[in-house]
Amino acid sequence: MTHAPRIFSGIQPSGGLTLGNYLGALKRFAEKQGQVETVFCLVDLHAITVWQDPERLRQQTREAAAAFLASGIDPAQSVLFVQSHVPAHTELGWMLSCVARVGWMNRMTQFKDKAGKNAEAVSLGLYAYPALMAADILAYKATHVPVGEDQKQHVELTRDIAAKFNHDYGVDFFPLPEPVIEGAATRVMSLRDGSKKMSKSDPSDASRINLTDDADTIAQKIRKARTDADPLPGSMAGLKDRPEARNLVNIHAALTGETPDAVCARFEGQGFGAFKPALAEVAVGVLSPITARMNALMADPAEIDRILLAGAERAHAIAAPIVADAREIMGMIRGAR
Ligand code: AQP
Repeated sequence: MTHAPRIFSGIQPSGGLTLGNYLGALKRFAEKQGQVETVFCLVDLHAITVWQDPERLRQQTREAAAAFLASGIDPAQSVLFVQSHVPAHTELGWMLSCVARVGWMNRMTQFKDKAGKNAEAVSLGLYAYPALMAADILAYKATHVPVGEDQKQHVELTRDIAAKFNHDYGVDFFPLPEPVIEGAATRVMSLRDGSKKMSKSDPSDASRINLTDDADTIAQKIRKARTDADPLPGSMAGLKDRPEARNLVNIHAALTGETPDAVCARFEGQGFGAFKPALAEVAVGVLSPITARMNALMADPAEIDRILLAGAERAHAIAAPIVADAREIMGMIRGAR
């Protein structure tokens, strides 16, 4: 069966969103809007796989919604909602966790990274997270999932779960969704350590640019970003062993829409004393209007809630019949709903 193209993606409101979330996700979501049906979700049930202060989680969820809207997501064009408002996610999440295999979960590198040496003590939810993520995607029969590089393995697992469901029940029901990973900033790295992803939950605030940072803070963080003393080469090939430098060039390219090679060529022979102020200017130019729009939206949380509840109704209307069909396929008798 060919499935109608539909994009689904989500972001965890597990902290303030970062430049990594903007370049790896939000900016690209906005570019897809209008080309194909788009469904975007604030995945609060994923956020609670690690401890969240309840009041802060509410604040972060509204702030993440403001970030979507400020980045150009139009709730009239895209479905924008909160995961916990649509019960289809948890219901299908359980059903798919009975399809997924423990061995598959054991291979998930993000779990290993997040659990570290503490694997016995983390929540069961953190381990089962990829089955819920599969449900997020498959409850909409989404065909394409724009994500950063770090989420590729989870989308591939979703394909495996969809294929096993279709095979086990002899149906062609779920599409096998494709991860869509494109652009210069599919993996924005920490400003303090070029081997680590920029992450909203990194204990060091200096490691990331938050979408709520003001212009001075952005410039200061870029000025203090770890780099080396060498000048920039004429192309990216010369940055093979310089991860921090490579990261800053990639960020510049993603912000201006140039290729990383074009950025290198423009700054060839110049050191970071010249490059960093230029990068800060570009970053402030792109992020300041977004931050201003976020602040204006955050001044009216009731309006954000209204947009999210309207989005949840639209999401429910798509997902509920798909999950009802999945129940029927799995052999559950129809109940009152
Ligand atoms: N550094 C990054 N570079 C490019 N893309 C990124 N994404 C996240 N960090 C980067 C992409 O943003 C989307 C939403 O991610 P998420 O919030 O669901 O979770 P995450 O990938 O675990 O992001 P964080 O910031 O590291 O969150 P925490 O710290 O809570 O775990 C995804 O498409 C992701 O690829």
